[in-house]
Amino acid sequence: MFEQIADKLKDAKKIVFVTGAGISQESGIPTFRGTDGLWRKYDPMKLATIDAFYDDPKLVWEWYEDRRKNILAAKPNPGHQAIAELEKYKDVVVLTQNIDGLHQRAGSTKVLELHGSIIRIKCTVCDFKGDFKSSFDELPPKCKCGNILRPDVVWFGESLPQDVWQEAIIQANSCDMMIIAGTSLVVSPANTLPIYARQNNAILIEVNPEETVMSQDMQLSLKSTSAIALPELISIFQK
Ligand code: BJW
Ligand code: ZN
Repeated sequence: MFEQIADKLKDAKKIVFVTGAGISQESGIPTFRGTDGLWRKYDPMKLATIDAFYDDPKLVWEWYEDRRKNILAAKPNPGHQAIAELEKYKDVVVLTQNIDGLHQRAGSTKVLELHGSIIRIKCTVCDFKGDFKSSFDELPPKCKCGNILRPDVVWFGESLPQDVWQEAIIQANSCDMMIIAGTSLVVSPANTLPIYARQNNAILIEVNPEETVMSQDMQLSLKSTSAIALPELISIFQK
């Protein structure tokens, strides 16, 4: 399956992964836009914008509490583990749109969270940032400053954390291989990262059972799930 890229993979010095919800699907975490995707059941404009949050903070908090419980009960799958394992052989950086922390739990050490983390909270007004408590006495929880706290995630219409985004561009622009796994590549600006990689003549590989808007721009498109394809890819180094 990987003969065509085995040599290129062996030669690559720095490999950057761009990951999305699909990589955690086999850990039991739903994607957003697939058949069982969250946006098929819920309206993103009622749950994932700052206006929606101010309209009904309790509803949004309850949705995140449910998802957080599911995420904390989930385990990294062979896809996450393969990426972590690759650090033994290569300079690996993970640029993830996921908020689930599963790359870090699998052992990846260089992970940039483009859309924040469900494990952190921040104040809607002051600079306070912190970790989630196991549960809150009231929803929405309040900051010491008296204003309401929110999950530390990036909603539609919000900027990505600028330090993280600038670093992501630097990483994408300096890799010689980019592996894009489990993302529909419809959400900007994360979907521009392959363009930065191409500016450096990086090889683009996609791992996704479905065609995406950028499949035609890839040097290799593996139509498989990440828990199957990524361990096979990494096995090239174990032979
Ligand atoms: C498998 C698999 C397996 C399945 N193995 N693969 C019009 C109005 C307002 C804004 C915009 C607009 N037009 C464009 C915008 C910008 C907007 C945007 O891109 N919208 C598009 C939807 C059109 N972007 C933003 O707003 C961003 N900010 C921004 O641009 O700031 C500047 C700005 C300011 C003001 C106005 C305009 C611009 C912020 C984006 C934040 C996204 N937030 C979310 C929620 C995060 C928190 C949370 O989780 O609750 O991030 S939305 C959701 O989408 C989540 C994801 O990270 C993100 C990407 O989704 P992802 O990961 O690609 O998942 P899916 O479900 O789409 O795809 C899964 C893929 O996996 C599929 O391809 C499957 O086939 C595959 N798969 N199983 C491998 N086992
Ligand atoms: Zn505060």
